[in-house]
Amino acid sequence: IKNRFYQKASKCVNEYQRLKNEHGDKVIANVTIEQVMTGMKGVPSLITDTSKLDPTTGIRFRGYTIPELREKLPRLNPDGEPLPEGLFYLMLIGEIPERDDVLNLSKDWATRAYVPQHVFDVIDAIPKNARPMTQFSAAILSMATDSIFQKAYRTGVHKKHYWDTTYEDVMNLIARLPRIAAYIYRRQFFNDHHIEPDPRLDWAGNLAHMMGHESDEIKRLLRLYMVIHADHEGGNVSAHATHLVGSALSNPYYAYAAGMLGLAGPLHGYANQEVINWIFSMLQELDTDNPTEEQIIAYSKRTLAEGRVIPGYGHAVLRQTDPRFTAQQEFAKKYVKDDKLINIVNTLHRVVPPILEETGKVKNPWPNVDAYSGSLLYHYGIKEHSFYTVMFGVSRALGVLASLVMDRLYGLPIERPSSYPLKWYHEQAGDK
Ligand code: NMX
Ligand code: MLT
Repeated sequence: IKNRFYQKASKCVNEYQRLKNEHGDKVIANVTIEQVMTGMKGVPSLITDTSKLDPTTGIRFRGYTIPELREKLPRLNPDGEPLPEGLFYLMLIGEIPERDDVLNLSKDWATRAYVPQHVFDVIDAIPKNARPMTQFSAAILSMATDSIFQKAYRTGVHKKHYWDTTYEDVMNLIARLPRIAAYIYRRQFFNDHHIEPDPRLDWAGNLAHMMGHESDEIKRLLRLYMVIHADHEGGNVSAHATHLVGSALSNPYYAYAAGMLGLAGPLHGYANQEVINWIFSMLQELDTDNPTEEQIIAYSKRTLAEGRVIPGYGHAVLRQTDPRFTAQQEFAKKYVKDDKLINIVNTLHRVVPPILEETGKVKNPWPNVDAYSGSLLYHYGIKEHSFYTVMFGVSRALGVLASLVMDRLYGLPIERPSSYPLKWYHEQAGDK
């Protein structure tokens, strides 16, 4: 896979150089003050090949939608879900892999999955009441001791070879994540009764196994989960933070840890916990596990009146229901008969968009990926919702780290946009 990646991607390096040399002065966009004041939305300023987000049709990984991926990427069983290994291959190389490519990648990651003892020691030194994302980020940082990129950099390796050691770090890092995540899960919620990895299992199947969830259906769910959360073009907080920190040639462990610290925020990946927290607070307050539509509407309106957001709804780019929400809804339709929490999530899908629309300010009233994910995990017995963002983070590694390898192959420079005092913007607006 490394050779194949190099053969394919080195052609793009030439194209990158040619574009810069021949068209570097071409104007591609104007920037408004509103864009600056709303988080640089819509400003084209990053190069990311792994995926592109369309506001209405959603994410495409190297051109493929989620339904297309579910059909085309190799699976273990004909009626199962695609293996995330295949998506990583697609994001890195740009081609749908053969089944053997995917199985080889699975084996490669299994052989790289050894986690050094000091990583467990670092996790064990953190109080058990620390958030799982605190433990996860600390564990990732502690692995930087193994960075091959960092060692090579210090020995003065030529910059054209940076991608090679970055690739090795990235593969080792991804391979280790299921073990680390499962260790945190079992430490926190199962009294330190840990489960050893099974090297015969695929990456996501092994995560389910080490978490102690063995059914085929959960393994299928986790494969789907790891595919749909893997990437959302380059501008989202976790991808952008990884890219930004990586642009200083910080090692891949630092760069990905930075991404995870961004993912831990409530407007990003923490929203998958918030959705469940919010629903449970509602049920507790109403003293029922079967609220009526009217009660749900009243509770949603109150949340807004209190100046809070309704978690799982809205998006910085999407302007339609997130196809990742739909993929999970379809999974639930296929496998889950009647589940109270999932029924509430479906009711929310009906009642929340008009309420958000009524505010007149929410640009996207539709549900995002986080509106569904917790209810499905909960249904399958993964009820520890403070852990959900770690699962999102394990998946997100696939996209942001594939991009990091490409950043180093293209030789992308340090990222350094300009900032100005507020007064300067007033002056630009002719506003005295
Ligand atoms: N509930 C209440 N208000 C909202 C919501 C929501 N779900 N979504 C947006 N708004 C508000 C937003 O706070 C802002 O208010 P104000 O002008 O008073 O500051 C206004 O609507 C305009 O915001 P938008 O331009 O529509 O959204 P923006 O691009 O700034 O933010 C999110 C996007 C995703 C941060 C925002 O929709 C949100 O906070 N959603 C809830 C949290 C969530 O589900 N996050 C997960 C996103 C997906 N992920 O996994 O990362
Ligand atoms: C993501 O998956 O990163 C989120 O949907 C947030 C985003 O795309 O901005």
